[in-house]
Amino acid sequence: MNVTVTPGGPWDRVEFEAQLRAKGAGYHIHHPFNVKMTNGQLSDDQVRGWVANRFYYQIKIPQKDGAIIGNCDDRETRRKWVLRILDHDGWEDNAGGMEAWTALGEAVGIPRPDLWSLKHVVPGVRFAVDAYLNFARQSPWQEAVCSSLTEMFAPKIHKDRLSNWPQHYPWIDTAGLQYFRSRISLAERDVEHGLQVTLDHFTTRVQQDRALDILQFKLDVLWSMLDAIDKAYPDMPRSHL
Ligand code: AHQ
Repeated sequence: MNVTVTPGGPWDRVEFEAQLRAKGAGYHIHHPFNVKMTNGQLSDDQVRGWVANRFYYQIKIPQKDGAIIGNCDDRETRRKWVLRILDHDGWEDNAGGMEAWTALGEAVGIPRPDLWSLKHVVPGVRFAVDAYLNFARQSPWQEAVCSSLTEMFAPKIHKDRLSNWPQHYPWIDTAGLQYFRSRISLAERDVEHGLQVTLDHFTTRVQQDRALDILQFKLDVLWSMLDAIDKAYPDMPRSHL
């Protein structure tokens, strides 16, 4: 069946989703720092620097999701989105992702008070994360939902860590990897909802191009974080024998 697509006309849902997923080529799984991590080339200090800096991203996610809820006038969306805050902050006897990341910190040798002091967070990471938080505060809630779709690519990066770290970083207690384990199913649940909101909301070609630009902004947030971490924790010069 010949499908006539008017040039510049809107993509159908299948093509729009494919266009969104194609942005994965710029995901931070491909960043040189992450490639070094996957290949076991990071020093203990570089791993610690990454854990301490990514903690700033983790603790801002609930505020980002709270901003989306605050901007959202749709009860059904809020009922689902609130779960994301609980996943990180915890609730009742569920300690939440922040405690799992704290356990990761302790497993790599960062005591809880050091991690929570944020004293290791470098300016470039703080700026990138704050840009994401402020985007969510100032944008229509559907645009902030769209920006969360970098998590379409997250299950792979979590699975990489679970399979590579025990082999390459045996000094890290694998109990500390629980956060990565927990995110795989949570990311899949989150993406199913975020994608439905995005495919429903961005329907004209101009809006769909805007959605791709929003996703690129968030890819740049994640990429810039690793740029700043890579610069702050450079490879040690090879000892000249
Ligand atoms: O642990 C991560 C997480 O909870 C989230 C929430 C989501 C968002 O709302 O933007 N994005 C995200 C991500 C998490 N982990 C990152 C990683 O590399 O471990 C990936 C990141 C994402 O892909 O956006």
